[in-house]
Amino acid sequence: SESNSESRGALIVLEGLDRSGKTSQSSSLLKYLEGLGHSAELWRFPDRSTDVGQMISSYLTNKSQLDDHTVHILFSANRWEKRSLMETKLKSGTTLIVDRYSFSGVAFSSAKGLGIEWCKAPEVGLLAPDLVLYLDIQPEKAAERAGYGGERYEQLEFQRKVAQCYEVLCDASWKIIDACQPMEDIEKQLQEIVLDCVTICQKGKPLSNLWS
Ligand code: FDM
Repeated sequence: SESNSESRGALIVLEGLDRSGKTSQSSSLLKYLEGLGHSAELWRFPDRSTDVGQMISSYLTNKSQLDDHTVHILFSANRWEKRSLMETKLKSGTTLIVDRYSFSGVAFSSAKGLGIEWCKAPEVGLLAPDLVLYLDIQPEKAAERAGYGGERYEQLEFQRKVAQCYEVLCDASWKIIDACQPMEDIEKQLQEIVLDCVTICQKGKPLSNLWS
């Protein structure tokens, strides 16, 4: 009903393997929404600007070693420290385009062998996205792209496992986009889906929490 529903921004998450094009597509979506006069911001996880984010960053660049459980909880803490700002922004009408979220958290840690339920537990109570866009690419194809191989997880064998974990996590609400299409085609597809979602949230779709 319209009477008790508040207009708000949309929480839009992009997921996919390393080098699937999330970062380029996120920036392109931001420009698109801003061009239409929407208030929008681009966020990414891990957010390396915080203290927790710096611990994660030094781990990812192999400057420090951390136990798998420990780093999993740090990634989650890095989202929790942003939760209230996230809610404020959304309620003030700003749409957030988020490059990786809890699904990366669960997919990457469970690819290491941690139990999926254990991995999901610290994510419970974070804001649930209104839309998950999955940029689908074969691990082999991603590995051929420029810039691959710099960080800890950019190994073909590991990315294959991550892809399998994403498959387990994904549900019918996810929009799966073929990431091997020409960039402009991907942009067009994403724009259409995102605009729908933004419109629904403007009309007052309630916010909800993970994990559902
Ligand atoms: N990653 C990212 C995780 O393992 N867990 C998480 O919760 C998140 C958000 O960190 F390999 C992994 C995924 C990726 C690495 O991500 C850094 P970016 O997008 O390359 O910064």
